[in-house]
Amino acid sequence: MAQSSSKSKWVSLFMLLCARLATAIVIEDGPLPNGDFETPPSNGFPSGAIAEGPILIPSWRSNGTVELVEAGQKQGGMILIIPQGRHAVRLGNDAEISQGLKVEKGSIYSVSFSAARTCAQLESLNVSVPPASLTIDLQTLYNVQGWDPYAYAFEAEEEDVSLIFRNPGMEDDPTCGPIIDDIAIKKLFTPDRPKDNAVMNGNLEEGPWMFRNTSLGVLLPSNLDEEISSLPGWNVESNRAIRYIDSDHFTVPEGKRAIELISGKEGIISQMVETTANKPYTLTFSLGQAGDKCKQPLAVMAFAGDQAQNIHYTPDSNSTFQSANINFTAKAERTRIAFYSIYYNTRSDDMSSLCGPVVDDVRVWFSGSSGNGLGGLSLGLSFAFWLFVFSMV
Ligand SMILES: [Ca+2]
Ligand SMILES: [Ca+2]
Repeated sequence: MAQSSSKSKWVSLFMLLCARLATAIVIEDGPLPNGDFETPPSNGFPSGAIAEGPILIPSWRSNGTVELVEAGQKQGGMILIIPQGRHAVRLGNDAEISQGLKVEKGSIYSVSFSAARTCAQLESLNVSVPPASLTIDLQTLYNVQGWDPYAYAFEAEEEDVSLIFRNPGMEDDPTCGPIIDDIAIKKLFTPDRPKDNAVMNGNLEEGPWMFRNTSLGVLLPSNLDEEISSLPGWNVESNRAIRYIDSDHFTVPEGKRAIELISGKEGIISQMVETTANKPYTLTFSLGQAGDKCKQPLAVMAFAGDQAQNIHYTPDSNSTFQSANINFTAKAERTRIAFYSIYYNTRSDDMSSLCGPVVDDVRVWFSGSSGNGLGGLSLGLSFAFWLFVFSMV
C-alpha cells in the first residue's frame, strides 16, 4: 500500500513536471523574440541604404523584399520613421515576415505592433494567424508622429501557429511599403461578469498588450469580420479604429485602462448584453477626457436597445470625467449597447492628431420598479429592521 502510494506520488510529480515543461515553452505575455528588430543579424546590420540579397533577421522568417531599416535612413528626401529604438523592418511588394509561436490551443491572443507607411498613399498591412487574417489600412494616420500602435486578436486553433505580417500592395516603387516594429503578444482572459452588471469587461481593464514606453495607446481596428476582439466582450464595428488607453499616459476614469473614441461617427464600439424582455434597465458609464489636450467640445452618442442619447462632456472643475446614464426597456434576451463620438476632434497643440471622448466603467443593470438597485436594497433593509423590531416586542 505504502509502495503504491509512493509510486503514485512519483507519477503525479512526473506529470506535474511534464505539465510545467509544456507550459514553459508556450509563449509568454510581452515582446516577441526580436519583436523590436534590435537583435543584430549574424553578419551585422546592413550598412548603406539597401542591402544586396536576402537578409537574415534573427527569430524571423522572411519572404520577398524585406529590409531592415535604420534610424536616420532617408528615402526620396524623407527620413524613414522608426517607431522604437534604432531599427525596424520594411516590407516591399508582396513581401512578408513570419514567426512561429507556441500557444495554448483554444485561447485568444492579442498581438500589438507598431506600423508606419512610407511613400505610397494606399499602403496597407495584412496581419494573420491562418486561417484568421486582418488587413489594416495605413492611409489614416491617427497621430502626428507618423506611426501608430495596433492590436490584432486571434483564437489559437493549434498549439503551433504562425504569425505573419505581409504587404499586400503592388506599388510602382518596390521599395515603398509599410514599416513594422515593436511586436508583442498577450493571452486574453474572459473577465467574469459581475452579478449586478450585464456588461462584460465593462471597466475595460482586460485588453491588448501595451508598451510602457509608448504614449500613443493602442488602436483597435474593426473586428467585424473576425468576431474576435482584443477587447474581450466588445466589438469595433466600424471601418475606423478606436484607441485603447492606459493611466500611465492618459487620464482614465476608473482603474488603469479605458477607451478613447477618436474616429467620430466612424469609430463605433458595441456589446450585446443579456437582458430580459420587457424589463427596465439602466445603462451607466463614465464619460471623460483623456488629458491629451483634445480640443473640446467632446460628446458621445450612446445607444441602449431602442434608446439613443447624445451626451456632452460638461465636467465640474475638480473632475476629469462625469457619470452618464440612460434608462431603457429591454425588447429581447439580448440588447445592443454602443458608443461613438459625435465630433471629430483633434489635439489643440498639433491640430492633427486624432482624439476624442473617453468611455469607461460601463454598466447595465436591472433597474426594477423602484428606479434603482440601491432603492430596492434600502427598502429590503428597512423591512428587515421592522421585522426585527416586531420580533423583539
Ligand atoms: Ca525597433
Ligand atoms: Ca477602466
